[in-house]
Amino acid sequence: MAAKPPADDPVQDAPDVTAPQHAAAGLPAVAHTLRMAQQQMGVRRTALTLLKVNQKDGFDCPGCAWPEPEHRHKAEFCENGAKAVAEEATLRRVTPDFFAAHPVSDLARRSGYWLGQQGRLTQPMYLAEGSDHYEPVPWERAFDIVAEELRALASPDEAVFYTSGRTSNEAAFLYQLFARRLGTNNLPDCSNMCHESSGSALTETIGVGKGSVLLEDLYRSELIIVAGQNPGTNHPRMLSALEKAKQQGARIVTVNPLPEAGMERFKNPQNARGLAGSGTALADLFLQIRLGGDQALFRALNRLLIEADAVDRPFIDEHTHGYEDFAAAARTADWDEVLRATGLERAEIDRLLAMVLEAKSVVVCWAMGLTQHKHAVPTIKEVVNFLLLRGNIGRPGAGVCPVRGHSNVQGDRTMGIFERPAPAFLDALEKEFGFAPPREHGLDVVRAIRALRDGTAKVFFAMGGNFVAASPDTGVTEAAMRNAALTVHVSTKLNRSHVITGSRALILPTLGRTEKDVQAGGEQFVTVEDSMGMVHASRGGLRPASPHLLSEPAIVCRLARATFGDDPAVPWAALEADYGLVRDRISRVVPGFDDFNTKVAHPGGFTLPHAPRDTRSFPTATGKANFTAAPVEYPAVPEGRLLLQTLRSHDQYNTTIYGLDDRYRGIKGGRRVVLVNPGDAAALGLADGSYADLVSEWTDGTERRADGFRVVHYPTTRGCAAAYYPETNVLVPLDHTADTSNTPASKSIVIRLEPTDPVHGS
Ligand SMILES: Nc1nc2c(c(=O)[nH]1)N[C@H]1C(S)=C(S)[C@@H](COP(=O)(O)OP(=O)(O)OC[C@H]3O[C@@H](n4cnc5c(=O)[nH]c(N)nc54)[C@H](O)[C@@H]3O)O[C@H]1N2
Ligand SMILES: Nc1nc2c(c(=O)[nH]1)N[C@H]1C(S)=C(S)[C@@H](COP(=O)(O)OP(=O)(O)OC[C@H]3O[C@@H](n4cnc5c(=O)[nH]c(N)nc54)[C@H](O)[C@@H]3O)O[C@H]1N2
Ligand SMILES: [Mo]
Repeated sequence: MAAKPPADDPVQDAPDVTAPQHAAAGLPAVAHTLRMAQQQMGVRRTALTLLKVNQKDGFDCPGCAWPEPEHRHKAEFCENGAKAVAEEATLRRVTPDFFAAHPVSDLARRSGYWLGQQGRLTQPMYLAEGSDHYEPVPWERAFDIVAEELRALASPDEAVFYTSGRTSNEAAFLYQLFARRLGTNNLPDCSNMCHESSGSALTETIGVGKGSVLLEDLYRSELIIVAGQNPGTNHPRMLSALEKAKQQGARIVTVNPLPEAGMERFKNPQNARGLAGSGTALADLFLQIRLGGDQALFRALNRLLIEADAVDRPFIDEHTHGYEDFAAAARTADWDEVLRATGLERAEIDRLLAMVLEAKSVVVCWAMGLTQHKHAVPTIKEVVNFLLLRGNIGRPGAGVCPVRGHSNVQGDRTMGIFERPAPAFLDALEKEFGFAPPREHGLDVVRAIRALRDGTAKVFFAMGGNFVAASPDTGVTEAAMRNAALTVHVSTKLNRSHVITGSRALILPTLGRTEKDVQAGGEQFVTVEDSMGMVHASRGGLRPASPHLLSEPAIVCRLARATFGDDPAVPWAALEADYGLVRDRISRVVPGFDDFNTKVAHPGGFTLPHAPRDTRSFPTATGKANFTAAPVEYPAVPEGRLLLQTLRSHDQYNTTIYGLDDRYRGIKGGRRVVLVNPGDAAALGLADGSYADLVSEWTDGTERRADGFRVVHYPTTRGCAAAYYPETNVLVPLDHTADTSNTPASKSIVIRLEPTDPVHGS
């Protein structure tokens, strides 16, 4: 968190550093998983719970959005999925006594790790104006507090409804319905900080803002390029898919400033060879690129492909638009600029070109390394140009593969969690429910922070997540939050957003994925959509963490009844009682969901239609796939400064910190580390083990500081540093966002390192 732990916080940050590893998973991962899970859940619950992860009769792993294979293993989860489950299924509890013992002012000084470790929230809690203690509040009173505040607003646009990506399809659909019934499109979500750049780029170029490959395509691909992604930590089950692809003859290329262990070698914990042997080498080529150099890299490849006349002419003629303009721009790509932007040598790019020329089918996978830059949208459009040139979309083994983060972030967007909904979606909503939804665009994450800061938004409501810690410019965001009249969080675990509050605040504790959900209509299940557009059911089996918890759908429906009273448009009580009725509504509003209840009854679920993938048709403005010719950009770094990326350690899930180790990178027992190339460190006079403050320099002359980081000499690209989020969010200027998508540019922050005294660091 931004706040460093107070001296009496038992969690002390004291990093111990050894050499980075060169392989991921294997036996240490299994041992680590079981130890962490048993600490939270005990032995019996660990066994019972983990065997239900991602099984056809079980719950969807709350870890990431990677799809489940058709033939599932008995243990279809990974180390980090198991940690996510353990974090939720923990036996630790936060009770009203806890809040009586800990004033909010004390909790605000604690680390995020400590807050999360306290366990599951058990009762609705209310922080009255001027009070320093949360107190228990009955559910009905809690809903009345929110409803009264909402009804008193001068305009519904003074309320903001945030969503994090774990929310089920049913809850998300009800939640957006509630916001629009109230009269606002202020539905920012974590996607705004995550894959929004992918959505923006793909919608414009191929007409669908989602990936176009299925698992089967990865297995059949001849070349898989993984750019700006660290699957060993963030999507460990993807490594099994890459291993299978590799065994079937694929080549794998990784493009990254860091040599990530998971992309080097994978020891599959699901077979003996992986557990005990040396595992499978994954990457055939590692291009150690500069931060933000990817657009230039793909532009250079595109130039070479065009010059070699190695393009798929029939595909281009039949299915695309804008080729000539693009080809003219690509032919002028400047080699000096390409080499400067990428930090690569020409020979390395030629090696990749040779692989591309030999491959009949190519998939490009990416994540935050591409989306969180100022020029993220043109970068991803350049990836699309690259695939279009050789017809690598809409045929087996080829396509775009943005790998999503949160387990249902893609589904939430499909359900209408979007501040800029398509008119067709609103038309369908209007037809189904008979009220006129608002048409003006709402606020995204960055704009919502500005609105709270400026007082034009007064109520902040969050369906999950940890907005204060996940958002950029921590100082600005915290002040914005404190400026609100009322902040409300529907949450499973305690986090920083509960203690940096508006004048009044509510914590509404909810069921997690792992738990049984029983409503008036009997036991319910929910549905989710994975990163490849597969929709399936998720059923929890555990007894809820507390008898006072309500499900997310129940919370929305009861809030709606408190707000609207008897609503002629929406039968909220009936929808709460039977989620099947919610799915009936979804089936009539959202394309691809017809017969939803029937289709989702099929074990394994169903795949949503995707026009480019299924029929090579592109629902864009031109009716074709669009080549685009944006100028090449890359971050400018003044002399003596470094470019900082903020990323995840192996022991965290976004703002949830599981532990203080980053095993693959050789970091133990601490998070305040900055990874610097030894050459840069020498030039700056920073020995390994010395301490420095990170100072970000923004173009308007303002500076932001994160103090006391241990300098780690690390094999990252020259000029490029790395440190963990969310500790470094304080350094990301609110206005430093991607063009078009407005995603915070958290992977390219200009910093200087100021040597300091190690005392600050612990
Ligand atoms: N265990 C675990 N799993 C998770 C999460 C978690 O926190 N923990 N978070 C979930 C979420 S919400 C998301 S969005 C995903 C995130 O998954 P990732 O995107 O893999 O997450 P990051 O840690 O941000 O890693 C970014 C990777 O891109 C590289 N990179 C950074 N900048 C550049 C660049 O300019 N160019 C290139 N080519 N590479 C670059 C970094 O070195 C790093 O390897 O993971 C999801 N899964
Ligand atoms: N500097 C920097 N900033 C970043 C990023 C980065 O790479 N660098 N990454 C960005 C990305 S990709 C993302 S997705 C965002 C993440 O932003 P968020 O999604 O807002 O953050 P999380 O840390 O995933 O949220 C964790 C909280 O969710 C709650 N929770 C967990 N499970 C459930 C559930 O089932 N229901 C409910 N209601 N609540 C639940 C718990 O209370 C927990 O404390 O952060 C973004 N911020
Ligand atoms: Mo994300």
